[in-house]
Amino acid sequence: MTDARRSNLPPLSLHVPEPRFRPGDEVDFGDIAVPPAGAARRPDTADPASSFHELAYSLVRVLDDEGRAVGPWDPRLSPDTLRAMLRDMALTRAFDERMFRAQRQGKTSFYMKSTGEEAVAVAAAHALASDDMCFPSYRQQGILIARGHPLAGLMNQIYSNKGDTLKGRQLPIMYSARDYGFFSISGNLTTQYPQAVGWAMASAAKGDSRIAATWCGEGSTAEGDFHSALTFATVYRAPVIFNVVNNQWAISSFSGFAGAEATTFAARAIGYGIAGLRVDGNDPLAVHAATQWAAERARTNQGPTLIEHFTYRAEGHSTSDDPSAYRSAQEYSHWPLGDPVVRLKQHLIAIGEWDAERHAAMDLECAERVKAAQKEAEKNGILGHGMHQPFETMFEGVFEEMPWHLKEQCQQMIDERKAAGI
Ligand SMILES: Cc1ncc(C[n+]2csc(CCOP(=O)(O)OP(=O)(O)O)c2C)c(N)n1
Ligand SMILES: [Mg+2]
Repeated sequence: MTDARRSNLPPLSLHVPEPRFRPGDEVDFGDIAVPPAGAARRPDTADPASSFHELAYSLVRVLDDEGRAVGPWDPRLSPDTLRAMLRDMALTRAFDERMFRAQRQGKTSFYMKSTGEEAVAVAAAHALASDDMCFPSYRQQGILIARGHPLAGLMNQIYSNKGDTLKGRQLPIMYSARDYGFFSISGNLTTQYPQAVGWAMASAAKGDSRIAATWCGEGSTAEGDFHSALTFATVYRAPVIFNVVNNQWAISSFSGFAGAEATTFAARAIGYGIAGLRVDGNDPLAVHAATQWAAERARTNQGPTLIEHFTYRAEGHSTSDDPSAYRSAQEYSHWPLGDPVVRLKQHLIAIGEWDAERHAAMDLECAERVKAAQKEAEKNGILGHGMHQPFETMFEGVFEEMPWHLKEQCQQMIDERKAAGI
């Protein structure tokens, strides 16, 4: 029973976040603050995290609307590096297109694109050392592509075929590539965060010089692992870069459900005493510069940095998703930060190092490379062709010596499959 003394008090109401635009709605992103390129200051990498809190609430941007690189964050990359970044982003996009289509053709069960957010992975990979250790989520295939992983090898994993080095034990796209400094992707969101911190702490404890970088989506910051990772990282000043890819959506939940109505994701860093930067995630030069800055802090024992990449998920969450059911189709075309591939192309043209013909030739070359890789991978089989690893391999690789009960289960499976004629 309600206490009579409370009868004069106004009733409480629960706030339930609601996205601003739903299917069919006119989209107006006019209230998203987009500061001019070049406006954010660039602190010295030795400055204490407490001295640049404002950078967690602004937006580090380098490329202006004319495609010029301006301000203190301009990483001053050579034209060759800029062209390599452009190619890696275009190749990632071409790969995504082809593999999305392969899923629709029934060649694999599942795929996830990174369209519109390629800069977050590719520019970071170019800024890190090639042997720094990456702990990605499922949307940073651009790292593997930028680090030169053979495309056919990725496709073998997507097809779970006999060439799949993971032997079909992982969901398609959940790669693991030790030789490319790419930790096994886990479907359980944000587990990579504490893993990255543990790896970074070990690197520091051993007196190594390699650092760790990890990525998660904005929705994943709601996981407990995110917060325990940040606590360990600040306590031990772990040499790690935390990337939060704020692409506005977590499947059908908008960023408000992870706290975006109240503050920025970069501002999470402040409560932990960690350096926080909020960056235009569709500006490859800004992503490169921020990563390089954070890497320098980590390498000089200044500890962790959290970078929020403000971007937009241009396509569905995965091949199992239909975004037209929950968001306005206008959102991507109205997104105020544009497309990272187009922006870097415009920059290269503006500095006289690129043109429309070379761009068209590059697109064609990327499409051809992906097509050739697909042909090679499909020789090893596609979904349903039976050219996968032998079934009994699913019991291997966990224990050095297979325990008796697994041997029994394996034999039972072999017998039952034989009896069923498969
Ligand atoms: C612990 C856990 N909870 C829920 C899920 C289901 N799930 C998979 S992806 C996803 C959305 C994640 O969104 P976000 O972190 O923003 O990353 P994005 O997909 O946008 O890159 C959810 C809820 C999961 N895989 N693991
Ligand atoms: Mg997201």
